[in-house]
Amino acid sequence: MAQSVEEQIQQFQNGLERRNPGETEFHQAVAEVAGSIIPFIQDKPLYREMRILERLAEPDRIIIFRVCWEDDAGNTRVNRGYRVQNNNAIGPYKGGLRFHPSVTLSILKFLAFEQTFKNSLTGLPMGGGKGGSDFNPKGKSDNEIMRFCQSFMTELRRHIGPDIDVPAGDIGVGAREIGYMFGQYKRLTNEFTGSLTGKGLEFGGSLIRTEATGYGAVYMLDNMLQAAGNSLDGKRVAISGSGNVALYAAEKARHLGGKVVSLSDSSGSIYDPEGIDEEKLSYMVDLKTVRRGRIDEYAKEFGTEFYAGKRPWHIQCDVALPCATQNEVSLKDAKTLLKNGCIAVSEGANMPTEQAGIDAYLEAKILFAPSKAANAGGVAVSGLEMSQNSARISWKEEELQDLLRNIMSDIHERCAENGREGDYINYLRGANIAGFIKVADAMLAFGIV
Ligand code: NDP
Ligand code: 2IT
Repeated sequence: MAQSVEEQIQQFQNGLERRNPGETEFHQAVAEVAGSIIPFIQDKPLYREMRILERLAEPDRIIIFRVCWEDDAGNTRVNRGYRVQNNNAIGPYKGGLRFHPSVTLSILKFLAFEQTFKNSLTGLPMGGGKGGSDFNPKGKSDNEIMRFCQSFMTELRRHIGPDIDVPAGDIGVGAREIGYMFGQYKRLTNEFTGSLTGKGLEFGGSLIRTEATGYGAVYMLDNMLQAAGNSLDGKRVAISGSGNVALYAAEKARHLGGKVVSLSDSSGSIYDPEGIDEEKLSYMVDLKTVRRGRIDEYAKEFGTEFYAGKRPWHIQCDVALPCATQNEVSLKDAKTLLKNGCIAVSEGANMPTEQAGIDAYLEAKILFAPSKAANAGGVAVSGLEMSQNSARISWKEEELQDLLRNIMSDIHERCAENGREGDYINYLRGANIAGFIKVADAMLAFGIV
């Protein structure tokens, strides 16, 4: 007897878990995609026979290496470096580097898998990859960061290049780290090429790359609200995180009429019911990007609430933007958001909502933009940085702003077209299917490789 779709999903997932034991984040990311793709390919035998989904869930290549460096006290330190090159069917591997003590192979495999679909959704020619290290940048001096980045790049450079694999930033990797890594790449190869994105403007970086992920997540939110006949105007916006993505999501949400009432870091959340205005946001940008301080300083400075050790999801809000890290919205948090009347969630972080939380959003039929669509603005502008580097030109800010807005609106359209379920748009299903088709068709063209 033929297997039901549910049985096929279960069998696929059992095989994945058997082949990748203990890699829970990777299992989670693949299961979320399989739940959309296996039903979609039921009447598409070529995709099934050619095992496209199975191949997508087996990275092309994984590189793991030792990173030795010397701290300021002269001690020898040892970390582990990784690059997961998931799939290059539609372009060179592309994706960020994460430096955080929680980094494991499972986390980087989930991120590289997601990146493959995300990059496809942008419409630009980029494959999917991700890398990083369990190195903890917190509390390290600039010199220690520099020595770590140089040692990391000494190995990584063998595996990357402008037409091979182009890394960028992610958690713990910003302009400072990219600068050190690019400097070392250039020194070792004697080549000035676009081998990394997120570079400084003086050496080939693109305008608006810093802002692009946060802005893009808000454009996606705005596009969903508008398609539903609503707008951001006057909405209370809860944001988690206070890093690269969160700070620029806050800026754009405010520009489009929203009132940002929270931000957070790993020590807790601040709640500012009056809204984080321009002046308070510049204080936060300085606190987080220049002084690298903790978020309770904001609460002390402006006399607002600080919830130690808590995420912001209990705060009353109309829309939510999780912009910190994976699995930061549990089922309980998702239910609290829904109970408080939250009507839309746009994921700036990668896989921030647990699967059961996503199921709760979809059941309640709120507007939900999954990370691979919502945060694609960052890698999209990275793709534009690659184009500018190849052509040895720099585009003007207005051109890039228009390109980002258009790319996000195209992503919204692609997800809506593939995710329509009667009156409701299931953007999760839409993103998975739209991202899948382009990569799958390229893989079919190559035959069995
Ligand atoms: P940053 O390092 O700039 O900021 C991360 C923020 O999240 C900080 O406020 C940090 O707090 C908080 N955070 C990180 N890990 C945890 C944790 N385990 N628990 C609680 N809080 C945590 O990173 P980005 O802003 O670049 O990245 C944020 C998210 O967005 C990630 O999921 C990333 O993958 C995703 N993303 C980033 C893109 C980019 O262009 N940078 C593009 C697309 C997605 P603290 O400082 O206390 O650690
Ligand atoms: O998750 C992501 O999309 C990123 N960290 C950005 C990747 C990139 O290559 O700009």
